Amino acid sequence: MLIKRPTSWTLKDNQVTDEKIYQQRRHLLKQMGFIGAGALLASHQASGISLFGDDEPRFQTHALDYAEAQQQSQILTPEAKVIGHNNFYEFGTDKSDPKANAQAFQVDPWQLRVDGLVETPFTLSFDELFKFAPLQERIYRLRCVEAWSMVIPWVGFSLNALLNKARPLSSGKYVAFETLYDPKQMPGQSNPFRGGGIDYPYVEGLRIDEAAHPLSFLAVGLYGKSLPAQNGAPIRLVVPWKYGFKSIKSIVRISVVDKQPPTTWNLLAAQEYGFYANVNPKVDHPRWSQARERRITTGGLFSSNRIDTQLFNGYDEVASLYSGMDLRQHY
Ligand SMILES: Nc1nc2c(c(=O)[nH]1)N[C@H]1C(S)=C(S)[C@@H](COP(=O)(O)O)O[C@H]1N2
Ligand SMILES: [Mo]
Repeated sequence: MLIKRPTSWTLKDNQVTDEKIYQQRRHLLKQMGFIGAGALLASHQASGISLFGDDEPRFQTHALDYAEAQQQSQILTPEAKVIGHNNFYEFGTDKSDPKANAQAFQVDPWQLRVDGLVETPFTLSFDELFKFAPLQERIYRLRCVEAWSMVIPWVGFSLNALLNKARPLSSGKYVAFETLYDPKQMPGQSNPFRGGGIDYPYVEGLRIDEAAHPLSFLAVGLYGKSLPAQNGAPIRLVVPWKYGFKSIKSIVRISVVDKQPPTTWNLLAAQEYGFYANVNPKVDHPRWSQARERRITTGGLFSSNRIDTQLFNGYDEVASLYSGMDLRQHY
């Protein structure tokens, strides 16, 4: 059995969650390991199938987290809000649209193609997404450019694990990502009013050293279950030090490229959304301040706390990626 060892930046569960959720999770984590793809095969839809189970435990897990040490009072955003308040314009632009419109989204079969300037291109099927690497839990803050934020327990593996398998060539300088294009399933892609004016497919990109940073994560689940469609099933990126729009959902292609790839929000409004999109309280959006954020938390459906936004969303370990760069110019 593979034991995922905690590293120096790992925090104990009870430092990051409120008491009730902590007890529930501790119970799950103690009693069960993550299970493999076996139990997921039954479903052809993205519907939150449990990734915990008692058959064939693959490995123990610790709640992995990087920077919660700085904010020990943080509380997980309740699952109902994580899966009910979403940005996924392919399914509509209101926060409640994705959940309402994505329930029939078919994610199996799926193909994730990894290609471009790599030695070993490959394709992962739906089942293979869950077996590609030992699944880890990562509790990350997600800070939307719209100034709301959540704390979400993701399940998945590091993007670097995937890149290592593909073996990028030295000519590869960036990584480009692409969401599924399927207007029959995604109403926003066929109707410009419902899709927010985006020219689909949704595309994103990272510099290759950003992509290789251990914080860059590919999520296949959240709250211990496979991803609900509205959160980007079956696999989505999570880059916690950047604004949420970088964390592209329902990915079908990851390509290593030599030039900075086009990115959806930059194409739509270049003066408002740059390529880097690092969370930065000192660089305001042209139409609103980024100094503070509304942390969506426990309590009623709309309850939230106003808190200060932190540079790199508090993930200081990425600062060296940008040494010597003017963060105002490269917003
Ligand atoms: N394909 C795609 N990916 C996307 C989006 C989208 O509209 N389409 N929205 C982004 C934005 S703006 C945010 S804040 C996050 C929201 O992720 P969540 O709904 O899981 O919280 O997804 C990002 N990924
Ligand atoms: Mo966002």
